[in-house]
Amino acid sequence: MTASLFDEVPPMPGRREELCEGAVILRGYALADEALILAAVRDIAANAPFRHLITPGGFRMSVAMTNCGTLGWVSDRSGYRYDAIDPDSGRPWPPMPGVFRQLAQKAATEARFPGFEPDVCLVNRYEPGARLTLHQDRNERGVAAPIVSVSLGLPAVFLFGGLRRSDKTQRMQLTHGDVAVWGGPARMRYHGIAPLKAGYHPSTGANRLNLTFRRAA
Ligand code: MD3
Ligand code: FE
Repeated sequence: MTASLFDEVPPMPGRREELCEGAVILRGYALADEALILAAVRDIAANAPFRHLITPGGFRMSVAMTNCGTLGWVSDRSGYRYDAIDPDSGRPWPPMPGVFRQLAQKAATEARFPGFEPDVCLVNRYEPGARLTLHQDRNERGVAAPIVSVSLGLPAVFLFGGLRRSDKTQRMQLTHGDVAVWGGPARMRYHGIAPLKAGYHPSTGANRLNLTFRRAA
């Protein structure tokens, strides 16, 4: 077994890491709300179960997804879009819990994006091997608003690229409780998640969860 640098040096909770203009990681920022967030995710998934969406190219995504809020991100053979209706149930997505909205707003304010009013929370669930290839988040009407992300459970290697797909990527770890804010000039940068390494986390078991808060409308 090979110990990686990441295993030896876990990020310190409370630490603020400015990656570039507009991008900041607030280490451990969600830890105080962990129990409430996990209970809310269970509730959301009971009403809008996690599912593996199909990409426009016909591939099944390895990450399982659901949403809460007035809109949800969906993908199928016809493309990517935000929709008020969960296509699996024909019903609206579950409402965004107050604890989600407050955490996202507080984190955005810390990163100098006050007044963030997310209308979407996309919830991603990673099993071992699940990954998100390098992409831009460009389906939101309001790219002036930041995206706030919350990571829970197993650690992941996050890939942070530039404004072109071919730009070189930085690798960094996102761990349990980390909150990151991506706005301004960082908002349209390419990013992804490397295949999740198998493991066990007391809060999420064999999985990683990621919540992204967006302003889509
Ligand atoms: C940098 N999710 O759902 S969160 C996604 O961990 C997504 O599940 C990843 O990328 C995950 O679209 C990464 C960190 C993140 C989110 C949005 C960004 C980084 C970003 C938007 C612009 C730049
Ligand atoms: Fe993304």
